[in-house]
Amino acid sequence: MTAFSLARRLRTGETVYCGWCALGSPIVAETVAREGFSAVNIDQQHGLWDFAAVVTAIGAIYHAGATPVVRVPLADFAAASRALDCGAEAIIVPMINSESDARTFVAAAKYPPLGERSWGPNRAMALQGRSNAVDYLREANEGTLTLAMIETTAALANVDAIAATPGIDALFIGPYDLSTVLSGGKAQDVQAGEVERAIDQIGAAAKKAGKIPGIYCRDAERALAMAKRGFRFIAVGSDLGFIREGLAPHMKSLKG
Ligand code: 3PY
Ligand code: MG
Repeated sequence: MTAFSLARRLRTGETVYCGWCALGSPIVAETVAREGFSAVNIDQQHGLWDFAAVVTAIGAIYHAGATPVVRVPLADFAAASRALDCGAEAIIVPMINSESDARTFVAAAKYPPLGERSWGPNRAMALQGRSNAVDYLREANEGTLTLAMIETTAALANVDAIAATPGIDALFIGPYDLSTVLSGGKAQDVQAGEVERAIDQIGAAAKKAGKIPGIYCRDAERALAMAKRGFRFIAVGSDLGFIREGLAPHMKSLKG
């Protein structure tokens, strides 16, 4: 595994698919990485992760040849800094609603002069096989990624200012929260017209600001469609979904 490879690939224009793990199991996260995703997200917002499992999973994903990504809990900017110290190379923060939220995220995740990240990447340096602290310090701001989630009406209104915030590397769309809010709490339809229009608006804002456009997709079919629409960091499915979908044909056969 090469240090900071996800940032390098995305910054040079590649499209990357990311596995998604909520079950709180490092072995499941490692398995998702070994099946071929080049990045795997540990979802601390809605997932079942405790901190010790996050630390183990980051190492397991890295050693399986994929980049560890962490989505931190809502409004927990300290968790962003801590996950980077543990070796995560991209951080997703939910519900970034304003330029001020975006600045707080950057402060936690980027070293000076861009932000105020506190020094202590002990596990990150060990995973990368580094002993020279200044090398890590010099490369980390470019090598790690900040993904600001756009998934509320406030975020939609402020999307250009969020995208333009120095140190925000990517906009990452949460289509299910967008559907929830744009339907007035009535639907989970990520293909409803108003959600699709919001998706295009956010993609265009990222493009205009020179930032990486990202989105969560329920399955590979939707992920490929989003890649065609210009999205480049594309999260796919979930570990629970992969297990259930893998089991479904077996159970169908067994039940006749
Ligand atoms: C959303 O769709 O709201 C998400 O946060 C995706 O994980
Ligand atoms: Mg969400």
